[in-house]
Amino acid sequence: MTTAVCPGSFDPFTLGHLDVVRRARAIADDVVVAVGTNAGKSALLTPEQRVALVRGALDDAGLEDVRVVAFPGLLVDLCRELGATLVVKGLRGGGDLDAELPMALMNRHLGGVETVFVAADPALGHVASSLVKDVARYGGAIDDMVPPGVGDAVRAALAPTAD
Ligand code: COD
Repeated sequence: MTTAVCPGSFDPFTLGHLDVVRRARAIADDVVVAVGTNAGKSALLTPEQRVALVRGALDDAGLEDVRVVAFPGLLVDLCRELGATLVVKGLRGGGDLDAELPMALMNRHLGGVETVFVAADPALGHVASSLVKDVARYGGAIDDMVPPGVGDAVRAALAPTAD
């Protein structure tokens, strides 16, 4: 059995991410979505919120057999714990490749883990968590770019607090 991991910060999980997970499920018989920390980004949603939103989106999409975990450390350590030999990531364009290739090489260096890239669905190639948050921050519509429930969570997290 091949276990594949789809890692990301998923802040928030989008329809682009969901498409990558669907396609990973067509490649591997066991898929784990791994909610991690990108040291270069500060997150809007807590890890617990992100895990819950990914779980809901997978269940709604009929992907109940895909597991979701949060991981606080290195991706290769999680892969070792899970017995995963494959990482599956999405590429929207050259910018993604520039960012992803060094990570793929480092993960192979550190843990012997291979990375498989799937080309983004062209209809979702413009969808990025950072842009979704930016659009929501200024009151724009995001619900057609994220699974049900995610838009409300993003708007609530962006809402000013009373104090
Ligand atoms: N269509 C297709 N793919 C998409 C789309 C879309 N619309 N949007 C995003 N993607 C892809 C991205 O290209 C990426 O492959 C993946 O989805 C996740 O995206 P993000 O933005 O949620 O996640 P990142 O890039 O912030 O996640 C980075 C990790 C958390 C995976 C990384 O920092 C990590 O592994 N951290 C753990 C510490 C570690 O091991 N560091 C060493 C790494 S070499």
